[in-house]
Amino acid sequence: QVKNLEKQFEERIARDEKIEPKDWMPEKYRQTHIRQMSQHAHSEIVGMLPEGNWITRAPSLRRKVALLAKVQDEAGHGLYLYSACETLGISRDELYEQLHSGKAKYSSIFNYPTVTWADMGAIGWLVDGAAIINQVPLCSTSFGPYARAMVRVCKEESFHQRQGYEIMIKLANGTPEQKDMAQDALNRWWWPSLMMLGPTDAESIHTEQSMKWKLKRKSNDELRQQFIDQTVPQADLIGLTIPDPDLKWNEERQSYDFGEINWDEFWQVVKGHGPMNKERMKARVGAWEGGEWVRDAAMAHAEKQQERKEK
Ligand code: FAQ
Repeated sequence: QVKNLEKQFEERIARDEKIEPKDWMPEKYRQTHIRQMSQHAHSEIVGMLPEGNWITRAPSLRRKVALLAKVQDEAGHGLYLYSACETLGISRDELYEQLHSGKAKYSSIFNYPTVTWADMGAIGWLVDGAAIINQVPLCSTSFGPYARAMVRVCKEESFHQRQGYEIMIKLANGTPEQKDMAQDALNRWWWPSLMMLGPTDAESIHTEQSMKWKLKRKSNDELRQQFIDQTVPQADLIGLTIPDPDLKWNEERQSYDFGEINWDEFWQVVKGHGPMNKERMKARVGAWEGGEWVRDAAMAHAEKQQERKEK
């Protein structure tokens, strides 16, 4: 009977039908989705921290409003994705526990420090730029709640990317010091942004199965190439230099060739040894523990209300 269900499931995937939470699905499909969607949700939540660092120091009211809105959007994306993940039968508390105990991963990119205002430009331009390229194909992923969540998330990410690029345009056209600051941010964020799209296809353990299930619609290397091809002309346009001496247009492939990525650094960061891993986890766990009294008070209040209703 399971064989039959599996066959029907495969046929639905082949027909590009969406799989919904109450539909039958192989256990591995469920687990893989919980893994990827929760990693994605955690990334949005931890991803608020590097930018949160600059909200109080934004250079103008207009910049502050935009940054505040962006960080709030990220909270929204995280909560939205946690809810989508919960439809697969895992609780929010379990998901948090996995993040706080270090069992679940979040994106490597958020383990780098934000040292100048230009980093807000570089994150919007490069990190959100890479996130959009990764997430647009996810709008047609096979699991319904994930695909639908991605539509809204991608729209908001587009705004984030533009606000980041606009910061870079302004700085690149500003004083020599401002232009240097923009170039320095690009130098520091370029390679981690390429790593963000995941290990090479040869090293990626999940890609093959995830492509079969149409969870992933494009491979890590395909997305990375797309990101590079899209971003290099944007750097040229504002007179900034991509920090890769091997970057070169390849006429035959109609794409850019690029230099070797430091995969050692990537795996070090993924394993918890990046420049800011400890601080990020400390901030998350601290926020969870610091909020305990609010959760307790909310529960006590709800119980009291319930008791009153029952009387
Ligand atoms: N960081 O076999 P693969 C955002 C892990 S949202 C850490 O290739 P897969 C918004 C991977 O989990 C950014 N770990 O894995 C924003 C696996 O380990 P596991 C997050 C990574 O899943 C912007 C192992 O390596 N976006 O930025 C990373 O097929 C600005 C082998 O890798 C998403 O999560 C990494 N970079 O492909 C917020 C999108 N890459 O789980 C604030 C959805 C790989 O077996 C500011 N996720 N690993 O222990 C995906 O598309 C995929 O999960 C990939 C990885 C492409 C990330």
